[in-house]
Amino acid sequence: MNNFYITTPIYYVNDKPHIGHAYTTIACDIFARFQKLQNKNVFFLTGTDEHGQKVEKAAVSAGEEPQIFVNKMSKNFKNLVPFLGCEVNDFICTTEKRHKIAAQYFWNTLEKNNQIYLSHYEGWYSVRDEAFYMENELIKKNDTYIAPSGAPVEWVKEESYFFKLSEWQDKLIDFYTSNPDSIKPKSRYNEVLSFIHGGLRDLSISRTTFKWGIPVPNNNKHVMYVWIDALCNYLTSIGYPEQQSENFKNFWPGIHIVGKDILRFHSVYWPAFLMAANLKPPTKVFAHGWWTNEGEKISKSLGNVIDPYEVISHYGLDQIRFFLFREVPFGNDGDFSRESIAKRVNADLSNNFGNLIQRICSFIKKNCNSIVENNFSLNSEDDRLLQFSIDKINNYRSYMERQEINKALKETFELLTETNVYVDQQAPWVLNKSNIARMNVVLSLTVELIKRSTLMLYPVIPGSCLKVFEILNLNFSSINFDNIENLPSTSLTINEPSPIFPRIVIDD
Ligand code: ME8
Repeated sequence: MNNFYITTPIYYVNDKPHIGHAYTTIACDIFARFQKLQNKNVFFLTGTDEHGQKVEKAAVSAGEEPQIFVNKMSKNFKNLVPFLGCEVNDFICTTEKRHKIAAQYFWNTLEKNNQIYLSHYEGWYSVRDEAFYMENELIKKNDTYIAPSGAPVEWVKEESYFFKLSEWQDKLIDFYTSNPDSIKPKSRYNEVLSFIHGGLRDLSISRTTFKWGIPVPNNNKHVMYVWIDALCNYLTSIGYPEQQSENFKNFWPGIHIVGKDILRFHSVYWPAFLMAANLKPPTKVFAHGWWTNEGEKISKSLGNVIDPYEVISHYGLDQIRFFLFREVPFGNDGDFSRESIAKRVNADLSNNFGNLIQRICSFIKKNCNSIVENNFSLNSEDDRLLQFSIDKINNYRSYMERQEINKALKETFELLTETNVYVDQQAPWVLNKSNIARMNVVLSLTVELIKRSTLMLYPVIPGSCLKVFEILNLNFSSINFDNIENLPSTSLTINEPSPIFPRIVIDD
């Protein structure tokens, strides 16, 4: 399979983006870049979720027409994408015409397949989560109920269309039993399966008490429930309802990367909707963890929302990209602490990676007229290190395929640490006075290992890695994971080295 489709959630435009949104988008960028280096044909999608009661309320409080408000707010998310160093193939807005066509076609298909009926909904709804809750899911606080997420809930009573979710319980269990890797991490898979085993009730999929949504075909009194509208974005972008279009044939189904807060929508409702519309369920839903700020839940009311523009301007883009994915296993919760950023960046990027490049390249410039002779007459110790790099690359690749970024990074840093030890032991500065041929072997192998490690780091810190390739005078566009183990056959003239990762000063 040579195609790779990856998506972020589409973000609500009721507020400005924060570090949590940036996190998911960067994660997808890392996987997209990695797969491109595996010579895959990649489609990476992000965008904004612009309908629903929550967004409508935000427009009202801003005193603006909803469409004007969402266009303005969506730009904040769109502009953030390149600022995060992410390269997407499409940015979808759910108020676009192409999406209305796709979502209504999807609805009609469900209706044609006898999956929808009209009835009445009476129960709890949280506008903040845009979710319906059963009473036994709620938490009693003083005299009221709140959602498990902490959001307020209200009792709603309205005519509603329902999706026959209850009919999909067994089919979902069958699907997940035969595709155990389609929800990750494993703990999330278990959580979803036990939810499904607990029994599924039909799902309310339309609202009548507000207007800001895609109208239900043939009944303008109703707008689609925002989640059915939102989930369809993954289809719209690749050409649905044209199922014969090149993109749709190539890319459906794909991998959805989401926060754990919206796992149920993606791994219960969405695959059921899809199967009910004769489409394949997602290849995988990966639910990552939640970021807190210095130990506190990030929330507007606490005033501790982390602005990606602020932290990136302060620490640097690759420093933040690196910290987010090196510090915490992808899937676990993480704490955004400024001290940890400094420690991580200084230890790994400045001391380990940056220092290796700096000292080797300065040495080559000073002592070898900037030329690496590329002599690979390796002795057994060199061979051992070369083999070690092959093992590390193989481990790295399989971790990245499984979205275990921090383990992939750990492999990379083990290689860098070994390379640093090798340079210390071989001491090219001594060989320079005693054995030039041997010095050339040591420098050739070291530069080769820097090249390999740099490719491994590229998906996470692309900008800095391009600078390293520039210093090494290597043509990045011709290097990938299929040819990474090829040794160069000609000499190499490197460029002027300049420090790439200045140490971050830790404030007292
Ligand atoms: O849920 N830590 O949009 P949303 C980590 N529109 N990730 C976080 C985070 C945090 N503290 N805060 C937010 C919606 N995120 C729907 C999605 S998809 C068809 C519709 C990230 O704006 C994380 O990916 O509330 C989470 O799932 C997403 O932002 C929620 O974004």
